[in-house]
Amino acid sequence: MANGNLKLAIQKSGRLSEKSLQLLRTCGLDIENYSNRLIVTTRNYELDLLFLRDDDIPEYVQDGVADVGIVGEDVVIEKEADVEMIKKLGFGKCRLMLAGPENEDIKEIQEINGKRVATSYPKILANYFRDNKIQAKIIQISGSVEIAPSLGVADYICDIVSTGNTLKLNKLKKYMTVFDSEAVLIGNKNIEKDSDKYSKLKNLIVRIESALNAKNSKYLMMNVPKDSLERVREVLPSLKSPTILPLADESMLAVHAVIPSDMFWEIQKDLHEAGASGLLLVPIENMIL
Ligand code: PRT
Ligand code: ZN
Repeated sequence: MANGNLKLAIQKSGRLSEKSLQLLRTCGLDIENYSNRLIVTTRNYELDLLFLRDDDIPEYVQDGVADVGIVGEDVVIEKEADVEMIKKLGFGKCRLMLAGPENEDIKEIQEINGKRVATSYPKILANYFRDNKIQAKIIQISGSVEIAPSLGVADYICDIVSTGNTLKLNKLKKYMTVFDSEAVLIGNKNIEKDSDKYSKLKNLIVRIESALNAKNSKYLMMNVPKDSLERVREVLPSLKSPTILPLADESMLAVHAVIPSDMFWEIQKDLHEAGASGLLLVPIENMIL
């Protein structure tokens, strides 16, 4: 599609699909129902969405079939794609871990020497072994890596762990982390040469940053007696000066502040004790710093 639109590849159907779409919608992109289509043009931005298998995204971005892509960092590194890592996106977090039978305990990585390790990430694992001077046999498996030890195919595995339930179900336990991953925005290395596309990309990055900032923050409103204001301000995070507004009751003030999302439950008791009441916590959709 040579229409000058920015081409963004996302996973068609998998763990990153829904959250990628959700992020783009929070960025203000109007994406129509894509059902089974490969390419969808957004209605209010010069951007085409390409729906692909995650394994193909790094190479398509490297070769310029797509200008940018959203994919797991693990896949980008495993595919050894020559692309720009633009931004971590804060979802799809997981760990590539060495794991093995529940009844074995591995404390030192050297204990893996001479063993067989099954994985779908042979390149990342080979790099890890090289960095740690381990000589072990890597058995490449494309799926269901967790059953390799019980089938006798391998002694240990190196696989993605999120909740750890899959390991438990297969009577395995985690030993050590090989790689931390999350979804990332990647870009073609030559995009700067196309000034039109580059400016569309910069605008998209501003929107993504605004959506991520907003996700990590909440807007807190409360009523505070005038003479408690200093004590309340001491409890609030000191990143930004709060907004202080008069109320009809002249002995009271309204205090508004943007706080980190996860901080509310830490500080709400202290705010009460400092004299605040009527605490209201509301989500923020976008936030440009
Ligand atoms: O069809 P397509 O090729 O596009 O998708 P896929 O099946 O290859 O990938 P998908 O959708 O499973 O994963 C996409 C990306 O999500 C990965 O590249 C990771 O970056 C990220 N991610 C996050 C995960 C997980 N969490 C995850 N839990 N990828 C895989 N898993 C699997 C893991 O392989 C294991 O089988 O889930 C199982 C473990 O999960 P827990 O929760 O039981 O520990
Ligand atoms: Zn895949």
